[in-house]
Amino acid sequence: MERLFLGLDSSTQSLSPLVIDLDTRRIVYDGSQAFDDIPEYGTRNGVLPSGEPGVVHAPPLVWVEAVDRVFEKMKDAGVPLNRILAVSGSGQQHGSVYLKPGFNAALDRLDPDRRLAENLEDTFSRATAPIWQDSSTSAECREIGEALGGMLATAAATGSIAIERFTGPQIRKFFKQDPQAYEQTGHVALVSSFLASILAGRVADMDPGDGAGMNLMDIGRKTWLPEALEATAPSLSGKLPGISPSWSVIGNVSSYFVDRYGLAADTKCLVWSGDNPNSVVGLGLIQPGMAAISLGTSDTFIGTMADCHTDPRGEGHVFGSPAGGYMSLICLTNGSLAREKVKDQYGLDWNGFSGALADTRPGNEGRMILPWFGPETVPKVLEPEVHRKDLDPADAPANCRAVVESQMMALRLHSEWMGIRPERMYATGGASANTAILQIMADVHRSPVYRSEVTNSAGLGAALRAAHGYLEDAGTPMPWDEIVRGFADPIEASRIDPDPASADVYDEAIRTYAEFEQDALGG
Ligand code: XUL
Repeated sequence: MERLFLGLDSSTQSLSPLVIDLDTRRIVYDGSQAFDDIPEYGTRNGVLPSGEPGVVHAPPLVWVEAVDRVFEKMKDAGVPLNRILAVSGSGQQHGSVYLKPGFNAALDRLDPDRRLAENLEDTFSRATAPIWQDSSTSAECREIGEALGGMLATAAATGSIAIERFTGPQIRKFFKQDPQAYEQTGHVALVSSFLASILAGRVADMDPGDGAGMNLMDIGRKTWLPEALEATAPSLSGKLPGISPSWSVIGNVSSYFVDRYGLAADTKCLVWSGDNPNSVVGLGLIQPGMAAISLGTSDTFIGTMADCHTDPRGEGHVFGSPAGGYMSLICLTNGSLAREKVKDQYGLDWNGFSGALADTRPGNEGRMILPWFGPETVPKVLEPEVHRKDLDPADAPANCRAVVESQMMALRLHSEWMGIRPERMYATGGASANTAILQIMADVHRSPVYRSEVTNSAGLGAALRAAHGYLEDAGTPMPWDEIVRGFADPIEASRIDPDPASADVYDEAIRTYAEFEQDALGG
């Protein structure tokens, strides 16, 4: 008997449903609806054009309309929607949706003869939702940080320093700009909890994975932090939902989906989480001490921890892990961006770039680069600046090796606070196809590296969480390693072992790298 579970991934640009069959370990449906392909909402790359610097909002109704569209697509494709046992989801993190007090009542009486967007269009107290790309709340970050005893105290209490894209500073800005509309807001949701509410037909709780991205949650207790709510906006506790474990069942699916799309009336709805916490599950990082590096537009180091450690430098984030315990994350903005810049500067293609890595030796004879071609998050660099150490700008091979080695050393150095010494690391993202880059990753981190082939780790993580929560609720729990087996396994044959001699070279080089970085940052 097949057991089907649905994960819905609401990212910045699209809503992507993924249906898995737990018994055959197969993905049976993998679809997508781009928000820009619903032109009446006027998005470009998922967001609204904005005249104000740093302001990035999206229309929440396009996310709602996309829910109907993906269920229509699944129905047309013959997905046996009546056999889906449970559904969960993933939302782009930090974005917030502002709803009138009547939201819950509107959810309770969703009319299956009208589209969701028509049912819900009058329920918003703010027409647009600020999302994670918004960086317009520096003043509010300072105010919240000060009220909580400084930036590092804020990080220790909430898992991250007060950051522009996080939800608390965004809520505060809304309250300051439009106190009346704030007062008329009965409910503030995250993208994840907003969509979970629609699926379940009632206001849904948040999970500690996404709740941690708000500067409002006590990271140790995984409950709201009263001082942070007070520092953010008045009467906020009455407007936020509860925080429930990531495996909690909200209830059965709303009758809207039963009547309109033929889901079974007892299909369970699980709480949703953020895309990064879902990816932890989708990549199979289910035990504490596991780590993955995603080599994408930006490079991200994700780790898992049993206990909560926060970053004493305030550069990294700690969120709840949906598999229990915590996840940590640092993001180097100049990832592929920097590799591509260097490749293009010397007129190389990727084969030529790999050739340059092969022609140079580990440690690069001490030649290094700080490839901050654009502003950098880790370490924080506001104005683009590129620094070279003993490196001739005309030496193409040495520059190619320098950028990859320096990025890997930065990832190791700036993730040390997590206290993770992984026995194996996973690599994902576009550049993980390059074995020469993965060899440097294995050597710098002194760990075997495996390539992961999972493409939509957030959507897969959501579907796997649906399976996990459903089985838990049914009284037939399945351990996490059994849940993810066959879905999230890295490619065994892709294993790259560290070379002990090269690893020794990098153990030395990383000290020089740290000094070089400190000097460039002005000590
Ligand atoms: C994480 C973050 C992004 C969004 C993207 O802090 O801002 O990764 O979650 O969807």
